[in-house]
Amino acid sequence: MALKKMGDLKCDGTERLTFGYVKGILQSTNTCDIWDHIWNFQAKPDDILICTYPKAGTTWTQEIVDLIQNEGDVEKTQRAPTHVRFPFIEWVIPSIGCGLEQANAMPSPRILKTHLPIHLLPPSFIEKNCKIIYVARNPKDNMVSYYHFQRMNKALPAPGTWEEYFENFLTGKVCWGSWYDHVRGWWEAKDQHRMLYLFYEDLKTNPKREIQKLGEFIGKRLDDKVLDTIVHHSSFDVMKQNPMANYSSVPIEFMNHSVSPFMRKGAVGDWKNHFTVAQNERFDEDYKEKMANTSLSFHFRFE
Ligand code: PPS
Repeated sequence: MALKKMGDLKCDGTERLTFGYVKGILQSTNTCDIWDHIWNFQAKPDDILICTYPKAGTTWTQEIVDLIQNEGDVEKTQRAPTHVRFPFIEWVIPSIGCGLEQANAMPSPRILKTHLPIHLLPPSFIEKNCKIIYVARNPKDNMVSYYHFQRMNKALPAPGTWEEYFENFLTGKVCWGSWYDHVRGWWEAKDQHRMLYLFYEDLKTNPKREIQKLGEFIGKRLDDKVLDTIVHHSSFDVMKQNPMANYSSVPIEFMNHSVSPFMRKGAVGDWKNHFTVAQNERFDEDYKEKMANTSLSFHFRFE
């Protein structure tokens, strides 16, 4: 079956997209409609896959990996905006792009993006032994970031009130499903595959060390000068001003940065400005239950 043409897909440019389920995971109807194609996506052995729960530091990691691949040559990373440089394999937005088509048209080596939970990962990534970089972020900041993103991004469901969103996040009633299942699923798989599992909070605390780890994983030797260049150009303040990294090129009908900028705060601990004391207690209790029996742990404040 051929992929649908962009014009056939659902979205008039002003309304929110419509949504359905892929194996119990909330996705846009556009993604549901081409799920068989996504599942059968053919990865190549030299693909690098950046995998995250939404709002965990994907764009930041993409920028770093591209800078590493180009040995700190900033001009090369300015060749196109984030959503063009890194095909997002399950993403379909009329008039903006279809991740599968972008990936299939892109020469190797490709840096690909997905938010899929491990059980929905197209099998060829594992069959081809691709390098996978997973980035996780503490769930309180992750939730706050996702809430604001759903406010500004018409390609996602309207978030409702903060109180409603809080409950929906805890119960996994958001696109790409439960944060808990996502981070745990990938954590449990990490030693069976060529995978580097990183944390947003570590990138924030010690970007140079984490970039070095990424360089080693990718197989690029980076001298100190190049490392410093990458730290600088992937910093929040520089990326916020970079039109190729701040999503300002996506039409306002989809992303309205005046509602909430894509590069919003880039901080650890912003959840404290959103959570009530009661929400925090409820969250901690729920977290304890859902994160029992795992060695995975998170930092909730900047250290
Ligand atoms: S997406 O839409 O899922 O791809 O979003 P994602 O890129 O994963 O997450 C966006 C959040 O990451 C913050 N961000 C950064 N933080 C620190 N340093 C850098 N360089 C950086 N780049 C992006 C971005 O601001 C979003 O977090 P919040 O908390 O909303 O500011």
